[in-house]
Amino acid sequence: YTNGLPDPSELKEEILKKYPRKVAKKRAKAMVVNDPSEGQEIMANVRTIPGIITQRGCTYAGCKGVVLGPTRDIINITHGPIGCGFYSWLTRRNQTKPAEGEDNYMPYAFSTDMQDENIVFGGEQKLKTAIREAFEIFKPSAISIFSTCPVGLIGDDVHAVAREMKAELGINIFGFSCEGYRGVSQSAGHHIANNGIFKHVVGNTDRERTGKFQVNLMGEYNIGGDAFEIERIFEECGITLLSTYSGNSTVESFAYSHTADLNMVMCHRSINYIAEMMEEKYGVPWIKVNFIGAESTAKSLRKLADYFGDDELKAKVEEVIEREMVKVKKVAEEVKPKVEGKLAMMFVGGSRAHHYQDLFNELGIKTVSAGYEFAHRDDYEGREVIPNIKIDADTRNIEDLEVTKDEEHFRDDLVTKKTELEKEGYTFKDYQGMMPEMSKNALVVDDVNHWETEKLIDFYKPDIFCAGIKEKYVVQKYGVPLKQLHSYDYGGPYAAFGGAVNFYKEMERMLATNIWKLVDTPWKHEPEIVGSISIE
Ligand code: CFN
Ligand code: HCA
Repeated sequence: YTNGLPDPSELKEEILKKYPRKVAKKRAKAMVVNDPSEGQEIMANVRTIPGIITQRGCTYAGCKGVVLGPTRDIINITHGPIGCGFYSWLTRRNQTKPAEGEDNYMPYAFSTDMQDENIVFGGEQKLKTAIREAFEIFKPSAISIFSTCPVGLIGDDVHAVAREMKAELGINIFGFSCEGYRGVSQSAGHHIANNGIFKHVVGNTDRERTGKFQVNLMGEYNIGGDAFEIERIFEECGITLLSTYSGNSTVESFAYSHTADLNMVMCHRSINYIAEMMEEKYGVPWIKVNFIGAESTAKSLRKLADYFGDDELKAKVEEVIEREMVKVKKVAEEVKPKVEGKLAMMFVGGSRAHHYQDLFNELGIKTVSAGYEFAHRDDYEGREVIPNIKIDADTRNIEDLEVTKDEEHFRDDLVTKKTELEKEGYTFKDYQGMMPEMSKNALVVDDVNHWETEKLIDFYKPDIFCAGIKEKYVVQKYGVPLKQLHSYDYGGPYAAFGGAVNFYKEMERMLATNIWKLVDTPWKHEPEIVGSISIE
């Protein structure tokens, strides 16, 4: 598509034709032919229509697997059937690196392994026994309990059990009502996890200042080692990372994370709640960053240095960017000519379907269609941009305009301030969502389903499809390679500068070949194989 993207309106109509009238009406609002100049709306974060094959996950997955799963010094007990604990155990490829002698419980899957008997007679006793047993064996400083669907259905009170066990064992124990069926998707689980961590952990301890610039990184989960690469860059810039929510993390660090100067929010969808609560309760401001893509990483580092307004930090950041960019550009120059102009589609989670478009852009690969599984409208449409951040304490002090941003009269002041700052050359563009940053005519689809995926592939004939394990093999049977943007398949890190280099090379491996076009499926030629069996 050299002259922009084709208008997919007819494709949309064709997809909708297949649905019953009511379903079509609903799905029509979840599929938007993008026009960044229009300020369009999309329907998102609504219940999936029963019968449709969604790729979404559950609330328990969002709470236990996503937000708390990557924290190594807490024992996360799944109260439920063994499958829930087992399938949320490290499949996400969240990595961790304990210091010498430090606790790491992540290699274990803790579960109460509920049986029929517990469903009938209740599972609280079994849960207490599990907590005592875990405590006796491991002597952890914290234990948390995650409710699965049956827990809510039979009415086990995990919070009462947590309180009782906390008093008995004298360590921090708390529970989550994150039953899988609550809410619409894993997004509800993020919210429940955020509330629980904030209530039971954040602010529990204090810590002496150890660096000049102390930050937390939020919404980064160390998939395939992403956080390790970001940590390396921070260290080289002289930035002290107090804690990450929650890649390569400890609850010990969450407890003093409120002493940071600033929160950097990467995946806004999963962690915005803690960022907001920390700002309100402890006055720690937050800014939005993105470390996916070399350009985005450079931009985010500059934004951080601007926030602190320190010349030494600014110089250090520039030095690191310059040094890293030499390596990045070298590989980009090799790979780009081989993959430029290829077409990508991505349907993942609640932030990566947006963030990864930056990486593809760096190689000249176009995103023709994208969508989230469970994001909310603001992730798609962008949110109102308000400079509620300290930019420079001396010359551009807007501290007094912080916090009260929900009050209309302050809001007006902030908007005026924003206009002034923009005149001075500041841009607040990074707060924008997926749609304002995508090309005109790109097809944006929320909670894409199996049928729609097939039609999209037929229409666009993409060179690469990015999604997860549920889509992978179906898509590959179409002769289209699929890159998992959840687990990264077996690769990564893909974040920051070193990650960009890895990703470019991966794209070269997957795209600079015609091998996928040779894939054929037997059912194309023989849709039905009729056989017979004889029973003796
Ligand atoms: S690591 Fe994150 S980046 S936390 Fe979230 S919205 Fe999931 S587990 Mo899968 S890969 Fe995905 Fe995002 Fe944030 Fe991961 S795009 S779906 S719940 N996600
Ligand atoms: C989840 C976790 C998941 C699933 C990935 C996939 C992940 O949603 O519970 O469908 O391949 O990243 O591991 O998003």
